[in-house]
Amino acid sequence: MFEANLPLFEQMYERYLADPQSVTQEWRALFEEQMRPTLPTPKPKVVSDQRIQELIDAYRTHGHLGAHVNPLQKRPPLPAVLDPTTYGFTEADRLRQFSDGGTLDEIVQRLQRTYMGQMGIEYVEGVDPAITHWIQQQIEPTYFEPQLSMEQKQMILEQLNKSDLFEGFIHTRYTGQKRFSLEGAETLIPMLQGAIEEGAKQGGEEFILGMAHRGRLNVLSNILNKSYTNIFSEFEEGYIPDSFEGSGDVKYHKGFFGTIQTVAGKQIRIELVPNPSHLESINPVVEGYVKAKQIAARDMLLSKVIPILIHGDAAISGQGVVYETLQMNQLEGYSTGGTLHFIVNNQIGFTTLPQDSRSTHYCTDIAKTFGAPVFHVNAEDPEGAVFATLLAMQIRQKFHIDVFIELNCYRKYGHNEGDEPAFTQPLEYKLIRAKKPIRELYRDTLIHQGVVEKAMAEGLETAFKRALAQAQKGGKIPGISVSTSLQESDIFASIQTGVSENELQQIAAKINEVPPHFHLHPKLDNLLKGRMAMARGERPVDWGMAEMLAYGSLLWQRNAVRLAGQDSGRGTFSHRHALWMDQEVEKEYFSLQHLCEGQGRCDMINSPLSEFAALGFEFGYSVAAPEGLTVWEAQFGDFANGAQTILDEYLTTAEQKWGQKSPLTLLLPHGYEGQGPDHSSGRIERFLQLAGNDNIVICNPTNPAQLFHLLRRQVLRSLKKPLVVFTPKGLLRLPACVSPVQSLSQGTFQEFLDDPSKPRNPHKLLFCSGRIYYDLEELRTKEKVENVAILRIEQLYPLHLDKLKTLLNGYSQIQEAVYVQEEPSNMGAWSFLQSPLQSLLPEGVPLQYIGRSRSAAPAAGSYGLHRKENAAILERVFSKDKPTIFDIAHHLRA
Ligand SMILES: Cc1ncc(C[n+]2csc(CCOP(=O)(O)OP(=O)(O)O)c2C)c(N)n1
Repeated sequence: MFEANLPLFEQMYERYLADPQSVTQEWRALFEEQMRPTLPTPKPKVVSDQRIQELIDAYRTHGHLGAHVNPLQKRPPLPAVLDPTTYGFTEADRLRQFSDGGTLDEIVQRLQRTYMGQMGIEYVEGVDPAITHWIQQQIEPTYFEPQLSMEQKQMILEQLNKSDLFEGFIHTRYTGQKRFSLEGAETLIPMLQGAIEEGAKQGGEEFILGMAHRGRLNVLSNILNKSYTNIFSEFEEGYIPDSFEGSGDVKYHKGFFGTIQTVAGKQIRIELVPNPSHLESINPVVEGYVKAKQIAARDMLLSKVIPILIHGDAAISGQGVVYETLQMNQLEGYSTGGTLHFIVNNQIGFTTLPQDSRSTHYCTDIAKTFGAPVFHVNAEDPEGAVFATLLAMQIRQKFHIDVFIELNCYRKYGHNEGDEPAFTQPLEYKLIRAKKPIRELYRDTLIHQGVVEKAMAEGLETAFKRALAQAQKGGKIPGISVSTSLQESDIFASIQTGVSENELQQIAAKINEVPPHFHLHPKLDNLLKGRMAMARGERPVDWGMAEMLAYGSLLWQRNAVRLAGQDSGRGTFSHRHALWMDQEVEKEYFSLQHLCEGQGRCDMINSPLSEFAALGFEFGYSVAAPEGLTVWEAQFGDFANGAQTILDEYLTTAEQKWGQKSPLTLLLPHGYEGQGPDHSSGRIERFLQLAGNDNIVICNPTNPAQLFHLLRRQVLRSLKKPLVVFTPKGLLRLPACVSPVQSLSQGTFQEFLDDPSKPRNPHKLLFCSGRIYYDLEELRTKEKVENVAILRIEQLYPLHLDKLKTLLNGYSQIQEAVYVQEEPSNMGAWSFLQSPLQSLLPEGVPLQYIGRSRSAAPAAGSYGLHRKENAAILERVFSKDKPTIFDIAHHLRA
């Protein structure tokens, strides 16, 4: 705009400088806006030029493109966007004085010094302008050059020593063993140290780290102070873990925690959580873990417990869970106040080069979607890397956003130490082999600067190597026999979970209490009246009410309850209504949060549309908050397969691998009701396949009281195991699927439900689990079948065989036994139950199967076909048992 009117602009500016009141308000505002705080006030008689501002903005925005951050490449050529000629400047302008602070040459020099050193920064586009402004004030006055004290520099050298010599030691003493060396990226260690020191200074008390294989041992020893002896012992032949009764994991997946003292003398706690091989899956787990710890620490400002995630370049750019996790970072139910992300960009992923592994320019480009500032640093510039880290931590503590630091480095060896990198990267590895270790480069710089003396530096190295050798001598820990069974004697212990009717009524009154002036939806008004009638025993309790009473009673008794899932507040099937929305002001209300003074914390959360990160988060949360009830609900059970990684690698195996206990509860809607292949099955078979060593509890409860006792048992028993509950859809409204309120006030969860109609002398016993019970029962009644009993299996795993055996004593006379299920034969519980059930049946009674035949898709697409299949199953079950006309006549006569 002003380029066209430049003469006018300059004329007005001259007038403004002579007397600001001589120009109009608009011009004055414009000129004042031009004078950015960090740029010197223009001197009189100089030329103002809009293009200069454009050039300055370009450096602030794109300067990182010209920074020398890659230790394997020379400084990149000046990108056009940073070239003054792009803005119309010519040779003749170079020495011209501009109002924005000196000659063009001087301005460009200053910008290049600030934005094109060995650090690049992305902090303008997409970032909150207030944060941009703050960062600008931190970096521009000192040209974004590291401002570090002598002690800080010596500390960097010390950390580089530790980091590099540790790797070198293992490399020579345990040749060829996998350790995923950090060499080429050893600067990560002083950066982490810097982050922790600065974080502690800014209020941090606890740091929770998540990271993959690369450099993990180095971080464990040098950041968490895990003893070298301890680490080396795991490299010894015949090493068997002794810390818990599991079967363990490889050394570069293990977690650890330690308390350390910062240089400033503050005690802080650092924890590296264990993680599996599946890259980036740890991200949501760490966030959930941190969230729970923040709540426990009453960390209202989210400043005391700080999450730090360390990524690889290929992993962060390739794995979708990174996006899913970042998407949570400002959501009330999930935010941990910002995560510090380190990316070890060694410019390769196993054997794959960046050009084959991502479409984005930087591996960190996802940060832009979330307005997170990104620092790009060069591993061969440890001071810059540490300085950027300190700044990043300050940003996190001040603004509570995610901040990324990309450490541009290289990988000294192959993917692991036994791997030959030159098969695929011959030229790159020629370059890498010629590299001097970063430790040596930095040591020589400091000697040159007189910060350390040569003899002292060498003395430190020798002493450190001696300490490592000493540690190795003590590192041979004899083999210890390990039990792989996690059997705990009380897995079947019966816990009294009933709540007195009086207490239930009090809780119900609060659950159903509408606050004054709240505009309730008229349909909810009726629902709440119905729920009150249930509590008074005037109507049987339905599923939704039993569930609310389970949460309400736990909260009432001071336990925390957290339920998260897609649309969980209301409930996908509109059965829960834990969330009420004021119909006039659209403000939400959760009656469960207003039960009584001192009640437990209650979080009812509508989650983002994610399964992987959403479940990972709740898993992490439940591990850090094992006392409360933590529930994750899938919208339909089958959607849990989007979180299969969490199910396989955390929920069902964490205890055996890492001794990590989670009492997380999963609610997975399941049931064949004609909604098609994707909304019928919660994939019972998948969970049963993952079951072993009593690692999880899998239940398929069929009445509201059972759900009530099951949810309460999960909190009230000391055993901490994940609980998978297949929950109903149609049964939510089935008149038969209700429980008398008395059944909530006494008793406990029943692993099996014997036939309530107690048929006399049955000749046939049906086993089933879940919804189909009601179809069987309905038809049995309708057809007046009298000699068939139905036994429900409510807990599928662990199967309480002793109890079942006792139950079956009452059926010793049966001649037929059938397992009935609605799932296809290759799905559901059939193949898992066949053998144990058969083993308990009377001699000569084979267990038959009636259900859908083997199928690829879990259910039929058309409602009509579903109905036909269902009818066929029921018909087969009862075809021989229906009374004949003679039986009926006989019966009537009798
Ligand atoms: C989800 C997943 N897919 C594949 C792998 C196998 N894998 C292990 S390391 C690796 C390369 C990782 O590269 P990068 O993230 O750059 O980290 P680096 O090893 O270079 O430090 C791959 C593909 C894995 N562990 N997890």
